[in-house]
Amino acid sequence: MKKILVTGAMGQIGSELVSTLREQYGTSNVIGSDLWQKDTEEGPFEIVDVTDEKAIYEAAKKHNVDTIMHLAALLSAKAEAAPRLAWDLNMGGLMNALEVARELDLQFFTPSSIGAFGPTTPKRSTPQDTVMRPTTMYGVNKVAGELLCDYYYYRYGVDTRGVRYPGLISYVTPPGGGTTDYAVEIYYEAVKNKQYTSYIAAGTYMDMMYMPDALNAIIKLMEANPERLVHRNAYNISAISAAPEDFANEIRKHIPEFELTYDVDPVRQQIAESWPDHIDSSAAEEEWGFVSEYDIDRMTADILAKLRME
Ligand code: VAH
Repeated sequence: MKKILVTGAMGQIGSELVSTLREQYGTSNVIGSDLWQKDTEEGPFEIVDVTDEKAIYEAAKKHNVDTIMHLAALLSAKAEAAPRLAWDLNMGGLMNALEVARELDLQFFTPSSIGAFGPTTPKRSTPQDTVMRPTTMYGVNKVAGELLCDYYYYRYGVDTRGVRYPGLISYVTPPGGGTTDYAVEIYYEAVKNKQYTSYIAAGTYMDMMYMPDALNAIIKLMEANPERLVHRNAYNISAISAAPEDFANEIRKHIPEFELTYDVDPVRQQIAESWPDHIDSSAAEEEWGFVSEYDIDRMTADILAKLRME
């Protein structure tokens, strides 16, 4: 039976991952952890600062977990605003979590990102194995993190696995400090104000994915036969390649009067332009059966229906 410690459990991915894992493995077998917790927390939870290795170790030991899913990190735009803090949290926190996984012989997941690619990476059908020279601190953290996770696998035998997430779109916990956050904000604003001003320019394509697909990918990868895994850290996965106008066109199918305007943020626009337009997911499909179920049409219908119910 799986017993999992999730770091960053109050974040955009972590908050939904904990509830999805609890449905799959039982509430008592999934321990959330973060710098703070919500009053309505239903299951086991620990206050953990991932820059303190002892705090991670004690939480893992106390609950006798067999798996760590390490999500605590600073996203791209926030990392660009505070690069030293990003290095300390994203790399120091990852090293601490990997050390605990090594000492307690735990299975280990942490996400990489399309942010690991840079302006010299092929932009269309970006291969699994290709040039990775990111020009952001977040990208440097993600490439270094992939290599560090591979090192812990080859040197210590830690069963590390990861995916390169595209921009994730969710309606439960809004993201904070990412470049792709516009693709979440646009839905909230469409329902509230029937209008959105995008900080990303028209025609700027990025990979995106609906959160249910992102969470299913973690479970599928972590349960995959280890003998089939070649790329481990970390797999390209994507579901949607879209620019702001594509989201607006889909939203207008449900809210005809929706208006999209632009006020481009040069920092986040430059980050977005350094990332691919569409990555190739074939290695994940071949090695562990990755599949996405939501295209932009199905995702838009679902997220608007859920947001209108709130
Ligand atoms: C970010 N949402 O924007 C994250 C993600 C691919 C983007 O890594 O930083």
